[in-house]
Amino acid sequence: MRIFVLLAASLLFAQAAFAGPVGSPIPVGIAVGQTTNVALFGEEQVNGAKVAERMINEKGGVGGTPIKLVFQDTGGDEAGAINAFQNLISRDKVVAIIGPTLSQQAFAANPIANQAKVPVVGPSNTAKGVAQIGEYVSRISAPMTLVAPNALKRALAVNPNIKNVAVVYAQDDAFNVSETGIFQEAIKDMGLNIALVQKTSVKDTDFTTQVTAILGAGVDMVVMSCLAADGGNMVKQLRQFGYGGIIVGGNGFNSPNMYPVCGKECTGVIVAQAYSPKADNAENNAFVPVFKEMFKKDPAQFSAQAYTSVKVVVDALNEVEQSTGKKVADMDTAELRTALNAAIISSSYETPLGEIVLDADGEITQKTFYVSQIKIAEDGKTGIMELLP
Ligand code: 1QQ
Repeated sequence: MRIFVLLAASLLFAQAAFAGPVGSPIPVGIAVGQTTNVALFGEEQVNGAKVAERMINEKGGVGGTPIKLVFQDTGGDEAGAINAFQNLISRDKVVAIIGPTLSQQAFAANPIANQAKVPVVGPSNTAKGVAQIGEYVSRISAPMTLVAPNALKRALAVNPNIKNVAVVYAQDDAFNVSETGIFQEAIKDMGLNIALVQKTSVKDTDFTTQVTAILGAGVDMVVMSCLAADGGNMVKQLRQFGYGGIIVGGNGFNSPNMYPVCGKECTGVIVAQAYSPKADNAENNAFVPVFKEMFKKDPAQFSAQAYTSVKVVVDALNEVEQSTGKKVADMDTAELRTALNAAIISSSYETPLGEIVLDADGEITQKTFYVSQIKIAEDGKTGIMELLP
């Protein structure tokens, strides 16, 4: 009994010592898909964000105050994203939200944060128009207008005889609809012929109809705008039904969590990226070893982008302390959110993606992009993105 009382008293004391306003951590919301098929991306985003939290707090957080990531699972749809945003805004009183995973979710949930004057930093939204949703919305994920056409150019270097192209896109996802528009324009600009367009759903698992049509058209290249689970299954079925030509995938193919879905059939698929773990800059050279230590693998694009999002928020929090002369922890939440948003936009950041600039709209400018070819290992589950020269 006496031991219990002592224990209870010391626990109470310990709590009191950590619970005061001074030094209580700064809450930053992370609203990504931790369940459903979208978790193939969300898992990597959670990992990248956790590395940022650890590295930032080891260096003293924001002027000595640690940050604390508050995770809210959005699931894979709009309703889940709206719910996660509402919880983070009203219940957890976060200073900013990093998320959601999909552009499809961003178009539904971001207006709610914008209305509440809570800054949103998109970690992976690449459809046209996301940064323009509102004053409080920015993104560190380069729009596909800048990234996707690179993969087509590289595919043509691999096979200069490509003439006829099949285009595939998931019609129930805003990012894929946006990306296929960019792909189709680039294909035409390159003087190639779009022989057929096939529509899919991000919920599909059986692609017999589309694969049969593509095989019938005798094309040299298939250009796919899908997410990881549906895209992985379709690549697998294309190869198993005998398609031997080039496959180019869009941003939905940038998750290594797709590899166990498509197995060895994914080998050779060409994909453009906004990040490479091989990037030689000071931020990336600091990030990669810590990520590897924590997760025993190289960070993929979605991890590096999530890390970058947290760093952007923290750099901007530091900027707020400097420009106002106040401690962030002492500021009223609404005042802080507004000052933070003003600090996030119209600024440049050193990140593992290289130097990035967010303009007054919250839109990103990024200099370096990559194109890789997927190589699946013997185990059929793991693999690498091998950079194309
Ligand atoms: C978007 C995307 C997805 C591939 C993110 C995972 O780019 O929805 O905008």
